[in-house]
Amino acid sequence: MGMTFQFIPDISILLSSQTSTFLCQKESNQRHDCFLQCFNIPECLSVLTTHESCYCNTDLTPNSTYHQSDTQLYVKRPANECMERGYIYHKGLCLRKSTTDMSWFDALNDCASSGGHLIVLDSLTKHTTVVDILNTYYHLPQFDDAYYVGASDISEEGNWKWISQNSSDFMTFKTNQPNNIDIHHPGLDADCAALRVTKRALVDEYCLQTKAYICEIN
Ligand SMILES: [Ca+2]
Ligand SMILES: [Ca+2]
Repeated sequence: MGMTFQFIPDISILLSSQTSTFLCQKESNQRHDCFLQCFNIPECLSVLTTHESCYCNTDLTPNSTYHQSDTQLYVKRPANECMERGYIYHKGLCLRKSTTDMSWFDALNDCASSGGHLIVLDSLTKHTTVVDILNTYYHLPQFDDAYYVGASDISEEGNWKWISQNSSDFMTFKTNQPNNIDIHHPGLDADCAALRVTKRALVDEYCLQTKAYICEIN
């Protein structure tokens, strides 16, 4: 049974303020039943355990209201390789937010080394879904952080392209962006795109500035 669930060691980045629904709740000595039940119910995405109880959860993340110091999270593995590579699988997307900051180029290589690539947001549906996922599962609302995504105008100033060749031209920049300006690096070209999660749109920034980034596997 252990093979079908993945233990998530650090759940602090996943705490959600959204309401999740528990499909089952049992005493901790019936923990095995929680896993068995979750395994058999398609709507169940994870099992939460505390020293008192275990829960079958319809979300991938623990609701922060229920979070206790001894809460442990086991995410149900989807049929693909997403979880095995340390990515989060949600709504058909396989995503990973970096835990470290890197230049855009190093981020590109790091995503590739885990079998993915910097995320491409080339449709409104995907853009919206990813922003929602980041807001729900990763992003702390008090931070207006930007995350590198897979778009640049390195090859020709002003000619923005996604890194994947078969992607569409859809790209949602924030108002007055791209402006080839990174306010933290005046005088240097801003040729790499980052997603400002709270603004739900892209900005152009200096590529060697280190930043967190989003990888995807598809
Ligand atoms: Ca530029
Ligand atoms: Ca800019």
